[in-house]
Amino acid sequence: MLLKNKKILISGLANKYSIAAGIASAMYREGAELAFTYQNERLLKNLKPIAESYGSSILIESDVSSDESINNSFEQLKKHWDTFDGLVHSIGFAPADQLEGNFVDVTTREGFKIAHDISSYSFTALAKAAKPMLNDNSALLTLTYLGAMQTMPNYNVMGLAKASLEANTRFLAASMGRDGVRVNAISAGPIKTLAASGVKNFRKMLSQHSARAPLGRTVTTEEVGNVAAFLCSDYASGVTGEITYVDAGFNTAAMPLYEIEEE
Ligand code: 0WD
Repeated sequence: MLLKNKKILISGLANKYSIAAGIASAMYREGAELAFTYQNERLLKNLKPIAESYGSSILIESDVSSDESINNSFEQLKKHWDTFDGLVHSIGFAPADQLEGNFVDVTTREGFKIAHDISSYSFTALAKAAKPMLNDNSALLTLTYLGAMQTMPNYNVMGLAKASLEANTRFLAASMGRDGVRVNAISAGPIKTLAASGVKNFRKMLSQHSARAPLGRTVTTEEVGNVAAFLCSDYASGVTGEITYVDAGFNTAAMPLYEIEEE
């Protein structure tokens, strides 16, 4: 069991399709004790039975757009855990009007601000709040996407926010490494979740992905969860500041194989 005796706090589990649900499942299987944060009351209803199935009744409200909410959530956590070993940041958001249309035309100052605040700064904010409670050999993990590195239709300002999140991962890794904290990101391939359905034509992205990816398919939340469990375990003790792709190899292939084969 990779995560025996590890206590891990998971954010961003909105429903059973969330990437955080695949991560929770793998971490529970690997022996971790889990706690969860949720954005608001509305999401608690979905989260409760899922958390229960992973042996957890530690459910804490935390809206990452508010420092007060974040601070309160760690006060709550202290009632259950004196210290802990890992934090999963599986949160992203941009207003819907930012995720549809031509980038230069649709992007606004406000949309840019919100996307960067919720999708990138929140990782720093959670790291800052967690720091006094983190044990030696603990690990922070976030979820990013290829839009940080390359363009694609409609992902728009989220690509910029993910680029910021990836730099954030490296700066947090440098900043916290001497305190025994590792910080990594998983760049996941497209998966049909609530957040993903906010990106226009997401279904087309899934089929394009399968056509070009070396494995000829998309990935599952379980596959992301398995890598997340590894990265938060002591088996990854030498890995920090890294962006690990779990995308069926998509980012390594410039062209779909069949286009050459058909000639
Ligand atoms: O294809 C995908 N699904 C990919 C997702 C590919 C690569 C990366 N990712 C990333 C996302 O950008 C995000 O960072 O993975 C992370 C998790 O996303 P998900 O599992 O795809 O989406 P979802 O199940 O919707 O969970 C994201 C959750 C929110 O759900 P909704 O859909 O209700 O916004 O992030 C949470 C919320 O639970 N969230 C917040 N939590 C606290 N405070 C906030 C907030 N202000 N805003 C959103």
